[in-house]
Amino acid sequence: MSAKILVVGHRNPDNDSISAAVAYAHLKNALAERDGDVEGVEYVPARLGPLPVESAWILEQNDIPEPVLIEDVNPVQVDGEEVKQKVILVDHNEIGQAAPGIENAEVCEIIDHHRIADVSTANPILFLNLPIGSTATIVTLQYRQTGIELPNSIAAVLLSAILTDTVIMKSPTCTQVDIDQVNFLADKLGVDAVEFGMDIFRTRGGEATMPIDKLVEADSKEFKVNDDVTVLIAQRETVDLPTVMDREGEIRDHMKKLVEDNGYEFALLLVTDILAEGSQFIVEGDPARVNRVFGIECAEGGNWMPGVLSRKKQVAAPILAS
Ligand SMILES: [Mn+2]
Repeated sequence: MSAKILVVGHRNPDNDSISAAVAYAHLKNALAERDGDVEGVEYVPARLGPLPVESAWILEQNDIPEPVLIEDVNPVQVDGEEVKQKVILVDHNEIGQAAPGIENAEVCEIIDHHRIADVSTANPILFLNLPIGSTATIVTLQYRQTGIELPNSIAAVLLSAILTDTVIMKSPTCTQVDIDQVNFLADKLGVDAVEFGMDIFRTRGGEATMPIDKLVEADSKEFKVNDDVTVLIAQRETVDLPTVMDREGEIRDHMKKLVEDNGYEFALLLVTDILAEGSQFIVEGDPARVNRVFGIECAEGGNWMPGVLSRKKQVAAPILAS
């Protein structure tokens, strides 16, 4: 019987955790084959929760099976004996984010891009952690370093994950290393990286049909300007601004109701176009404060605010200081 080593990302997996598990398991199997591994080890991609929609989509597009769903990594019974499970952690190194039972498993390797946390091991292991935009970037570098052939199917999965983790290279966590690997993978696949990333983000979408309360309120926060004034500032990040703005009437009706029900001075929705790097302001209630703070005249159709991406720094802070 060949020994199995699970390659697994964090709980509530995102596309980086899924893609890194798939691609790194493939790399390790190819390395074992090339280097004539005598023990017949098999690296098995695994996951700790449901597939994100974009992961399901990219795997299906490329005929790659879903990583196996596991609940824990507790020891298993083999021939009446308790045997520790062997695992490689990708995209995390924190017990709280790891599979239940991680303390009772043998962690063989860690490939990550987060802070160094609290998973510990009995023996020295390969622990590869870089302060860059995604684990998929590190896995891409590993393919290039080892010279293992990178199939286009795996390249597509890796590219999708670098682009989701770095929000199509716009996130402050994105580094030149990530951009270089995006260009390498996009060249290999013969695709435009930004277009490819938008296709990935659109699979999440559903913005044309999702319930209006979810569209407006999924990421909304109340702010107390003073003892008498509370406002609501919501944000929707999108790669498809026109589809969101097609629903402006519904959005405004829902925002009016939020203002009435909660006594806000105003509700402001920032529809942030992450590619165009700006936000459309939609305001209901009394717009006077927003008009004054931003030097605009709030209007039907919304107001385009170039460069406004951060609710906290660029919107809430000046409103709270008003
Ligand atoms: Mn990640």
